[in-house]
Amino acid sequence: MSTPRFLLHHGLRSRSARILWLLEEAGLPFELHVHDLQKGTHKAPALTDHNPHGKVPTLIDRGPDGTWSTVVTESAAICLHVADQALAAGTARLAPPLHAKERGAYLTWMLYTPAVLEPAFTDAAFPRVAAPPASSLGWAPLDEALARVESALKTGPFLLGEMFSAADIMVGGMLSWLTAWQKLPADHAVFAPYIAALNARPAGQRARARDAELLAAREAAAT
Ligand SMILES: N[C@@H](CCC(=O)N[C@@H](CS)C(=O)NCC(=O)O)C(=O)O
Repeated sequence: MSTPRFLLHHGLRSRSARILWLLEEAGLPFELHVHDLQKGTHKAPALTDHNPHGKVPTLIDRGPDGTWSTVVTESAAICLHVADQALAAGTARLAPPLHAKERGAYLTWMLYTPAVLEPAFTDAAFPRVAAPPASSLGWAPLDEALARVESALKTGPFLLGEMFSAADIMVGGMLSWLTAWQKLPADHAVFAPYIAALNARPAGQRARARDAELLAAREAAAT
């Protein structure tokens, strides 16, 4: 068997779960290097040689003919990269092509999670002692940010309408997380059906099943 195209440095129950789902959607061969975040295996050279922060997800792309060793860090950058590579390889359509008008909305929603939703969530979950001037923050408050996502989903079922894209992995993954953190009601009129539509995707189900197996194997090994 030839070497898989991608190697994902992965942590169980972490942000890299979205990238495992993305890779299942992309249809290009990949392998995992699973880290134990509790034991700190992600702070060893196997990962820090590629990502000085020692953070997951980190992706190595060996390229279409195996001659690259391109490193991509940051979940949104990984989504953009893999979606474009899958488009070029013809294995999946997870991004609108460069010339498509949907590209603007796609890029906006792709970056919205790390640039707005995650910082807004952090502000809401861990309030600051002194509030900085709102105009100095690069993101809207969480309720305002969520209202924008809600309005984008009016047409649905996905952020770009009928087309599922890698941006849904970033935004949808974050909404699931906010629901788990009880920052969103589980029966929200717009987000609950959106999350249900995302949860119904076979690639996401495969990714979650694989994560659950890896976790069970780790727990069995620890006993
Ligand atoms: N901005 C990064 C964040 C990555 C990140 O913080 N990952 C966490 C897991 S959810 C991690 O690796 N934590 C381990 C550590 O920092 O020691 C992304 O979106 O990919």
